Amino acid sequence: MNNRIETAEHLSLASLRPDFIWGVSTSSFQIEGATREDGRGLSIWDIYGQSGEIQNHDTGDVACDHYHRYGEDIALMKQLGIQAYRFSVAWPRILPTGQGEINERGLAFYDRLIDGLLAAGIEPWLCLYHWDLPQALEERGGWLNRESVEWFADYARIAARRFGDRVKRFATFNEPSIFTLFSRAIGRDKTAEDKFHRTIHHVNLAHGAAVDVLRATVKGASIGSIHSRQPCRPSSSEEADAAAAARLDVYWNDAFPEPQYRGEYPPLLRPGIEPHLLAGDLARICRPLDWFGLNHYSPVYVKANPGTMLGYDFGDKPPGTPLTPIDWPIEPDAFREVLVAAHERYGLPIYVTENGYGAHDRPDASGAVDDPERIRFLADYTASMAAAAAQGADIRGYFVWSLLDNFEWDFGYSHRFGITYVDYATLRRIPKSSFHWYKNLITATRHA
Ligand code: IFM
Repeated sequence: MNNRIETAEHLSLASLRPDFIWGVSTSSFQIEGATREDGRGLSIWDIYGQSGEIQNHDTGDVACDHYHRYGEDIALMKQLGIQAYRFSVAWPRILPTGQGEINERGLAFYDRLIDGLLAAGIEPWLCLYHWDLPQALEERGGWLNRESVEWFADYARIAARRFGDRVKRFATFNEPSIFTLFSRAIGRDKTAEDKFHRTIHHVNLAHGAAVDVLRATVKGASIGSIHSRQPCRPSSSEEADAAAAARLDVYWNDAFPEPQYRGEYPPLLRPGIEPHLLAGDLARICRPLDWFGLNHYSPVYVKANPGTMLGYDFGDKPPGTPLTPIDWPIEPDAFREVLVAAHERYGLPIYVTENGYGAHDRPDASGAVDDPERIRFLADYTASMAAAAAQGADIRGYFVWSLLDNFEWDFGYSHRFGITYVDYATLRRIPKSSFHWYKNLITATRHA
């Protein structure tokens, strides 16, 4: 397997800025484990894990044991040569019941992580929320409760005060459209349209409140939020499918960026949001931001299903569409399109905060993990990103999802996105071929 970057791929990245940031992303619940250690409270995902609904009955109890092995993981990042690492803080590790009493041992873990990153010359990018809501807050209504705005602002203040001397890059939420569309409480209750709109609005308000807290607390903060941008396309030429795709597209791609970056809800959402909108809310949501975090994997194909809350189901991909082993379409040019569109619409520097390839990797007889398909995917997608930059999109960085194989939500450990293989029996880390490829790419572009 040739891990070297071919000259053509190399050249195709020439349109990226000389100070372009290469990084990797992870999230707390997906890698940390140690869910009952050092005073951490339970999150909603600990409770889902007990429900037996996760594939193979997997839980996040151990995950990649990053809580104990963070030093080894920082060493991997250093070997990779990245400039930045995006991680998230587990709210229930810091505030076991979501509010009130602070867990010093939880804060101390992130101190160790941040200090280790800085010592390795890697800039920490801290995301406040990557889906692990404290269970105690869920029991008080979670995001359905407008008080969640204050809960989140208080949590943001604690994180900002503690880490803001060393961390300057903050994101409020990761992919709010995904955890609202597919949350168990809302996304699965097909009659819950009012709950759905209420949740969207409260998460947007919580975002705005946290931005104000971060801005007031952290000198020199650079703040953004992170959005899933996957074009929703009809799975047939039927008019009903086109309408269903257009409707889902608004909820998936616009429900959060539009109010956060432009101060208004898309017209389609307004009747649903209206009952929850108080005077001044849009101004509370739309606070000045420094960058746009964009996560992209693939277009989504949609068909009409009037029996569901938003009137859609996932439909067939166009025949012949190349797919990853977990059935996600591989269409690198769609990445270029979403980057150019986000640049034109929001006009802020863009950081690609997630992009990656899910598969079922396994070590070969020699113990190595060769993943040429992931390398092809990353090469094609980074080339498309560079094509977007050549078209004028102001793209400043790219973070591979993910550093490690990890807990992939409802799919448990069955979907592997890492450029490092994790043997869950021993927790041994094995850099895949794509790890070496990415390392070469970073070295080559930095010295180009
Ligand atoms: O693993 C997830 C991540 O938590 C959010 N974005 C998509 C990834 C792959 O599904």
